[in-house]
Amino acid sequence: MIANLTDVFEAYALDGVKEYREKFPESFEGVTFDGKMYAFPYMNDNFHQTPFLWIRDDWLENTGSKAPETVEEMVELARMFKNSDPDGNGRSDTWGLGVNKNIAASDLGSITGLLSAYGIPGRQNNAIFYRRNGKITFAYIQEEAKAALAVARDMYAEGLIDPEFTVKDASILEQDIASGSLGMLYHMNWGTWYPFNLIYESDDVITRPYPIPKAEGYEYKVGIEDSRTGDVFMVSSSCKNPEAVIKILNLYYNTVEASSDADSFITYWSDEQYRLCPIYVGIPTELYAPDLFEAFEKGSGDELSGTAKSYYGYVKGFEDGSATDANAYGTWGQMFDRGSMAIALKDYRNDNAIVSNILSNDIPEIWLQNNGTLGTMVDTAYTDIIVGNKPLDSFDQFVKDWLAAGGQQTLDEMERLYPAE
Ligand SMILES: [Ca+2]
Repeated sequence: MIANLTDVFEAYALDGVKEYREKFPESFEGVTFDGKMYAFPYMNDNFHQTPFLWIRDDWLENTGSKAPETVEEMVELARMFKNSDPDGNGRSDTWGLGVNKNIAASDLGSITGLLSAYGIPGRQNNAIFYRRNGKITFAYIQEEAKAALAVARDMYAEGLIDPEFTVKDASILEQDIASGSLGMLYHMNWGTWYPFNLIYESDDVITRPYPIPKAEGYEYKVGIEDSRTGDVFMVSSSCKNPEAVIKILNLYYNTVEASSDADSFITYWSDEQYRLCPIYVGIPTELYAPDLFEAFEKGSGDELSGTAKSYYGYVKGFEDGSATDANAYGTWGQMFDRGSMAIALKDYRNDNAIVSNILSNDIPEIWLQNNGTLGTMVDTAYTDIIVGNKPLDSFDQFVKDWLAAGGQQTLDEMERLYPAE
């Protein structure tokens, strides 16, 4: 049913398009079977998935605080944000830390960043499987999670977390951010694109990313997906002109990536019109980061071209006040020299904190059947502990239940599918 694209890719793809194979070999491995290329991969920008602590600039300033480097300092800052009227309106109407009901399963306002501080490489419920002490295991059943949960539990008991978080999903949290009751949350890489752009556009408030605060005595770990998985673009085997797909990729490459034309960049990339096309290159932003960081150090973007040059212009424009639109703020938060991309690529990677999910294309049947239930078990057990419905030690029973409900079978099957090298 699926067209073999090997020959048309070789014959028609521009060198620049072919170079993705060298830059993202794992992504191409995921679409290659028996040496034949059956799809063009959406090259996963995996560092997008690492967590950061996002904080409003004005609240830090108003409380005379600095960004927390430890979990203890984070809790102390949450205390200030709750009790010290950070918005200066004379009312007690702010929370310390934004959390939503999908406690370990969402991007915005989960506690994955807090778990990471204690060495749990979390990344939503379907991840992360990794090898520990020689065996494949699942991130959220690690003993160290108790230490992170104890922190969240204490914060909840002290009133630093909105008690209604158990009925608030990420979309409601976005409203709380926009209305100014939340100034600190764990979130992923794209916070300045969404949702912190909302309060930037309405109130000129800048919220920026910081490395996750660390816990003393623990090595922090952040989980990312395996690059072999993700969306892919395929062509029907009955398609008469599969080379047209490659030509579209070429056009995309010339218009958006290789071109230094700012209008094209805004139209197709910033305004995301590329998504209207049935096939596109999912611009992996980490590709441009090294050149960009070098240009920041030199203080000149003259040697940059294409997308990287556009990024540079936006970042510098935002910093000197000449570019104030949402695109400039969005790009700046990700790409400036202490933006989320720099934190992920420099801090997290240099600290050996990145843990890649072992689970990729071969998914155990038992996991396909049960991952919804097993994921809900994580959220439920964690939430019960945080709100005080159950004691901290109920975590041990949760682990037993999780393993009995298909978790152990999944781990056994994973050992067979992904044998140790
Ligand atoms: Ca207030």
